[in-house]
Amino acid sequence: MNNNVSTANRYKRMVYILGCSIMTVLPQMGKAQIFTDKNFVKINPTDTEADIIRKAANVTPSARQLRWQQLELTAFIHFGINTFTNKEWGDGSEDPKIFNPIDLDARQWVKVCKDAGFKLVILTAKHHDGFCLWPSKYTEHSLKNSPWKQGKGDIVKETAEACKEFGIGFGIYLSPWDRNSSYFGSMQYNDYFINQLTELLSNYGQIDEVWFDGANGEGPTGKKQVYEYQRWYNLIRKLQPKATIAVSGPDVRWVGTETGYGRETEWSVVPADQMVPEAIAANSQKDVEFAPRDLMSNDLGSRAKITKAKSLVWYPAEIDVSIRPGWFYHPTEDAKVKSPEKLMDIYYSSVGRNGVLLLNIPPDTRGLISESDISSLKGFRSHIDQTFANNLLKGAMLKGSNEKKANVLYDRKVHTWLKTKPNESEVVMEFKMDKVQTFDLLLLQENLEIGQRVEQFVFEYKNDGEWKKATEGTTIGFKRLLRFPSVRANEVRLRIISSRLNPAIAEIGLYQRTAGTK
Ligand code: FUL
Repeated sequence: MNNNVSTANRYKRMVYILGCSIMTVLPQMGKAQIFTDKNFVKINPTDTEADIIRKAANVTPSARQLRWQQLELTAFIHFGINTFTNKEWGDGSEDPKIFNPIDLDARQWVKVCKDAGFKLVILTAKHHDGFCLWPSKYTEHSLKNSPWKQGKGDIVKETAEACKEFGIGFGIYLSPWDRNSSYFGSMQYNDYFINQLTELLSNYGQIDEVWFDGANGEGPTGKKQVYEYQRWYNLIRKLQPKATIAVSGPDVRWVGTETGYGRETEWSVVPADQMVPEAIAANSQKDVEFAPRDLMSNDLGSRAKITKAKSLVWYPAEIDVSIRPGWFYHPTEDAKVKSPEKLMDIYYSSVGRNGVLLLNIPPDTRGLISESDISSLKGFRSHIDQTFANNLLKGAMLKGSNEKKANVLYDRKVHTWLKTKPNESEVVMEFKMDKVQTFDLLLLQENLEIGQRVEQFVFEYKNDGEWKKATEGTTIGFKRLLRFPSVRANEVRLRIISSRLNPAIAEIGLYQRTAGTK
């Protein structure tokens, strides 16, 4: 990879900047604008631990967060001037004349993503180099000065239209850090940024996600830009109220790595204290520069964390990773495309850990997604289809319950759930299948309209009259997938050992993994 900045430095810098930006951004937002009554709660100094747990159990996602969570698979398209310079980060001095993706076909991008099961595509409308994939009125650093389509093309438009045609969501990545703009580092830049954002939010139909990168380096003036986040958020809420704002934004949280692997314990309800001004004052940038940020910590939302909080917020994790080592296309990485089996491992560790996967698939200099990526994505889709075709537990008898009641657990509807008795110390669901089955994968889902509640569970099977552990876990959230060594049994049970109020289990499934995905 041809990089200006070493990966390690980029990473550290991004972590630091992202952490800081979330800390500096959110406090400025009026609660009414940003949070809803459901996804934010204040903790009073007089609240007992039980009060706080009850409050946490009742925080639920906003409508836009819930829609977003259910997408499960979303795709990033990193494409731009870097594709032609073979770099990861451009410095803004590129000549637009080098941009000429003669075979560009945004329909191919979207079709490839849709065929692989992805429900939304986010395009890098502008990366850190400042080069715009739409003919922005506000800069010359754009495809309007390139030979492609004699400067008359608009890739944002073509991608938005393709998403509409194929019936999937469309999102934009607009890099706040702009290494080309001479305004960067001055207050004028904020107007420039708002103008560009307005173009994108006004001219391309519905926008479902707006992705703001945390990276914020030095501008040409040598100064750091002070961003007016509040203005961006207000504008998005006004022009595209359905759009989620990620990840330097209030709706979607960066999981903390770019590996594709989420936390085993992933709470969507986390303390909102980092979002208050006192916390910023307490952390000078110098002091926190390379200290582990809270976003990276293994524990964001345990009882220990939330009982010390001043307020709680629904802030779910998005897990971004590239199908290749780099975010942009580099010919030398054609042989390094992640295999279908690796993508499955990532799927189990992202979607299967209460996250939304954001997988980057970068088109090449022709303007097409290359064969190696397509073939890997096809393999991935076929693993998913085969694995989840049949829930082996479907139709099983649930002890102490009737067929109708049990059916809510297998109906593939995430808002129907099994009601349990209040104050049960342990919730046990015991199932009997009509024959012995072989399985090595457990699926669990909570109804997020009720809240994320499960803290600890064990899944067991009966063998020679004795209950044995197949697997165990902590959080469930929207979806939990757990792999374990293959088991043969016809009786199984889920024991929820610890939960914040009554758990609202929406789905349970048993499956057999496909070959090669162990
Ligand atoms: C990072 C950027 O610096 C990378 O180039 C890429 O866009 C990634 C998704 O976010 O912060």
